[in-house]
Amino acid sequence: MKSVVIGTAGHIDHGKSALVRALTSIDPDRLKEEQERGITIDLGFAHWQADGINFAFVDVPGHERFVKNMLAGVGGFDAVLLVVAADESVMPQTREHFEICRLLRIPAGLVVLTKADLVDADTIELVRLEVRDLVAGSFLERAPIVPVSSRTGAGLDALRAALVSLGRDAQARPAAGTARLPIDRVFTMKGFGTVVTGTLVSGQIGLDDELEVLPQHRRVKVRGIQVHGARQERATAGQRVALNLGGVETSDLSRGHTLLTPGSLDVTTRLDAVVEVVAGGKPLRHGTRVRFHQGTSEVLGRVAIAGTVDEASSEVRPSAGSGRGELVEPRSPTSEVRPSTGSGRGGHLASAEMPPGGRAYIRLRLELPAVVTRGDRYILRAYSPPMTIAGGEVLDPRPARGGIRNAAARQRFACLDPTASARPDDRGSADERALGVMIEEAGVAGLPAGAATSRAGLSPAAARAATDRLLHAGAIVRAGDRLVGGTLVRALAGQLVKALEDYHREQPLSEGMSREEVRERLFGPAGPALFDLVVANLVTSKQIVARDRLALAGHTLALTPAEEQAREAIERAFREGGLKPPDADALAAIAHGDRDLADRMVKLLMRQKVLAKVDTLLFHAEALRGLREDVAALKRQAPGARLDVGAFKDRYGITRKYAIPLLEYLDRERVTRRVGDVRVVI
Ligand SMILES: Nc1nc2c(ncn2[C@@H]2O[C@H](COP(=O)(O)OP(=O)(O)OP(=O)(O)O)[C@@H](O)[C@H]2O)c(=O)[nH]1
Ligand SMILES: [Mg+2]
Repeated sequence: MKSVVIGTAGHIDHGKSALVRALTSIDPDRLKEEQERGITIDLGFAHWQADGINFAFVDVPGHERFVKNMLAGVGGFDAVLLVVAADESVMPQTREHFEICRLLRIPAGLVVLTKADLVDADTIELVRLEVRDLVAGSFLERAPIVPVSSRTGAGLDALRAALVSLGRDAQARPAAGTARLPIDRVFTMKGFGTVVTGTLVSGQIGLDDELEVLPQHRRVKVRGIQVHGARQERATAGQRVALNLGGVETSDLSRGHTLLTPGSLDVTTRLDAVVEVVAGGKPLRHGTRVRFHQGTSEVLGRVAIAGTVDEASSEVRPSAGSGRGELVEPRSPTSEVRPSTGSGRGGHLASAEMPPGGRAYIRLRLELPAVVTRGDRYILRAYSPPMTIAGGEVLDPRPARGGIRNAAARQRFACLDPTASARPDDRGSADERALGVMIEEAGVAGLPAGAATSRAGLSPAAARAATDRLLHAGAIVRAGDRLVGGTLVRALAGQLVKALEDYHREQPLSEGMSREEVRERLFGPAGPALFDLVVANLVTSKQIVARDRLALAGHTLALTPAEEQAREAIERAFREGGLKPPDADALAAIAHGDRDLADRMVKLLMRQKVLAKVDTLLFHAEALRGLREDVAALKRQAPGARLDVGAFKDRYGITRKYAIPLLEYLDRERVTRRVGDVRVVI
């Protein structure tokens, strides 16, 4: 059955709770204090079914002092009932609640003129005009305005009909995504233990599911589920849910915490966002301390203004004064940043303060972690007195540190902003654009694939689709479980080829660069997968050859005739010397006294594996192979054959200086095994 969450909004005493009671026969004022004082203090809940639709009502307090409680409920609204008492008309919290709903992009709603029994028809018309004026140009512009009396029941049938039509049109929340439930109440139920309630904003929760509580990263188990007072096996996005949780005490949880599919989202204390400043309210100043409301949570933080939306999206030209005297984000949440509104060189006045009605890009530094992802809507209220000043949408929950008041940073904001007009070269969707920016910024380390959900805010299906399209277009590359920018990968390939060119020029006698050196020099913090990928691509395109070392495809050793001659002569000397190889003086003589030349050629022959080292001695690889075969053959001639040092010296005509290292070499090669003073051939 379809579930729709309907919330109330409006000034104190305008009849919100009475209306919910009249519609559902359930009193949403559940607290004793509320009933005694006749006002709503905290969120109240009720439900009603009609036309195959489950309506969950969330009733909010109208009192100015309890707007923070209203904010804990409004995030889950699918539609709002904006309640205006016909005898008082539009009042301050009518405006504030309406602004909050507008800034949070509540998709739909109705206006209800309550207490119609207290006024005449002309007054109703007057109030209707005032309401129309308030909602002009907003999501409620065309919403029905329904006069009712909760006391006489007049108009309630018309309201129910309007609600059903609203419910039918309401868009279902994404049930396929990861589970996300911002907690709005926590209590202990006798015999059950810890119970939490909230609106499931996405995904599903099933009995026995394991969930994660953020920000404390705690695992809990779902032991029971209730939807509208009835036990269920499963809850789906859009429902008001009560969960009985195992593995956690009531005192460990509170309003503002979030239940999630484990690993799907993370916490953050720094985020980039687009903000709209409420028209007719206070300006939003750079460095201001604010209350950040998202989901059911409220966190204190500070605002750094990057620039106006127009500045960033319409021009590359920086705002007046940027460049010199660059402002950076506030260093710590408590440090006061006072931008120079500096006269003289133009100053930052334009973007150091956003006037009411303006739109800007901001960076928020929070004093405690919040659980947000890209696309989340939020509200900003002044620290004191706490009035609603702005609201907007999260663009990046995990931006890198650094200055934000420069042209490049503003362009980045515009790129992440789904409402900013795309530039002509941007053919991808807003999601792809944002994901692309995040991947590019992750550099060679790459972006973990899961960040498409936790940071870019995409559902798993949308994340897969966006990733596939970016991969297909060559904008990104997948390296292991990381996504890396395509431009960067191509640049790395180019740098690798260039590095090999330089290397071959400087080291013409080397076969190539060692893999480790290339990785360290060019790939820094990249995982091995990216290095392997770039090398494999260059091998496939026949640009490089990857053996022990990396070399350009056409690379051959460039030896001078003298070098070539020395190399050949030295190799011959080692081959002919067998197990009695030439010493340093002999080699120098071969190279006509040029010890340096002899040395270089010996190293080259070693890299080419023509010569091999045994301890400090050098032998021709052929000589060592011959030795291994000869000793192994002894066993075939006489099973259990033994060799002592003396016999070994005699057999090969060598001195002790050579015999000992060679016997140890044979042990290492598992041709012989030492038993006391003799070797057994194995
Ligand atoms: N005559 C008349 N009185 C009403 C009507 N609706 C509500 N009232 C009265 O108005 C007073 C306030 O109603 P509530 O429903 O508590 O108002 P509220 O908007 O929920 O107030 P808060 O939750 O504190 O913001 C109560 O005394 C109600 O009986 C109505 O349609 N007609
Ligand atoms: Mg009330």
